[in-house]
Amino acid sequence: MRYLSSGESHGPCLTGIIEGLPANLELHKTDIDRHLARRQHGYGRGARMAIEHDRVDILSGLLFNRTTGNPLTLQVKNRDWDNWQKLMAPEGERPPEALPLTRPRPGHADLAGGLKYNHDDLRMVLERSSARETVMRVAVGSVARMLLERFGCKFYSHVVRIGPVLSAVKVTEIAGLTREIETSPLRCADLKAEAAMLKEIDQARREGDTLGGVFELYITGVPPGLGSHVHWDRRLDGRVAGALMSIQGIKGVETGAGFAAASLRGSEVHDPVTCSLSEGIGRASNRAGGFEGGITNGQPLIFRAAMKPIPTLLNPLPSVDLKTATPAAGAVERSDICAVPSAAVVAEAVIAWELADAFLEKFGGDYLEEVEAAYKFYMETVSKRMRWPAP
Ligand code: EPS
Repeated sequence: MRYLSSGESHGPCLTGIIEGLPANLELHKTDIDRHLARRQHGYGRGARMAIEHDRVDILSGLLFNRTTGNPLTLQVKNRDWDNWQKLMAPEGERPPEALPLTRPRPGHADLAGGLKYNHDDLRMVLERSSARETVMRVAVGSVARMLLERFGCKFYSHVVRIGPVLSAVKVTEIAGLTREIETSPLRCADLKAEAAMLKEIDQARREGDTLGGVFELYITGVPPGLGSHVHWDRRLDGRVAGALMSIQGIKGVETGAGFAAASLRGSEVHDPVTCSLSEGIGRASNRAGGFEGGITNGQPLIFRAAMKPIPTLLNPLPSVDLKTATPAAGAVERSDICAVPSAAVVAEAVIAWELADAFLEKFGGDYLEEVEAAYKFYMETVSKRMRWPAP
């Protein structure tokens, strides 16, 4: 599978085209809209979220809620476009009120992107580097997720840190805490930590500052054997880590025990293989986070990602005015204080895409029944091999 997306933060819409989906997969717009709404949720978002009510339009590739095998076109309109039509007009003369952005915000793509594309107006960078782009990643990832959910995969995420405040909830517990997490303003099931996190965000807002944090993902029902050890670019943990790192603001990614494994002995890190009459061949623990040799091993997948604080500051850091090449404060734009809960939802989507892609590499067919037949044959083989004692 592959997809392309296009669209600018304050342009008319965001568009995605997915190619390579099997035909006859049941798909409902409401399932995509549900995840778009989850992405918009979260304490600490800015005024823009009150303007947008993200909903998808499906423009091709779906007939009576079944994929056709044709490219699937998704579109989400930007409601804020109403306020930007003159400033972002694709044609005509630049109006005098469309002032160029010339003071790069430290931490944003402004300066590096402006140099790369030789833009005098850094708005041209901001418009595409903006995390508004993740709307389409969630829409596209929701389609991938629907395919995987058909085969029993389930996705969970939660926030474990906002700034200095840590949640006590363990990643292995979150499958049983869905209601608490989905109704929390910060995707955090630890109520005490949540209250302290809310306070931190209010404090940062008062001080014209921003906050980052850490979120975790837990994905169950993934068959063993996705990805491959035979070549570097087929190692699926690497592909997922790359996808996570590509989300705006992400500065660190771990899987399983992650960085903590570096300070332990091998005997404390690796997951013993067990044999029991009731469960067959299994694992005593899951510190690997569901990957061995870049291949899924049938255990739940565990990922953790660190998001830096949003780089648009109301109290801006020192920067330069590129028009005059003199020192100046970084530009102040309307933005968020904290977007860690949204990033967790985006992470679910980008992981779903990578897993679905690997799933179709292994079980791929042009229509769903072909995929189902290949999956069934393989899973029966795996199940026989994992029986203990051997038949
Ligand atoms: C963003 C800045 C803000 C955020 C935006 C990401 O937008 P605006 O400048 O229009 O207020 O709200 O996120 C979204 C619009 C979104 O849908 O997530 C940025 O600079 O990255």
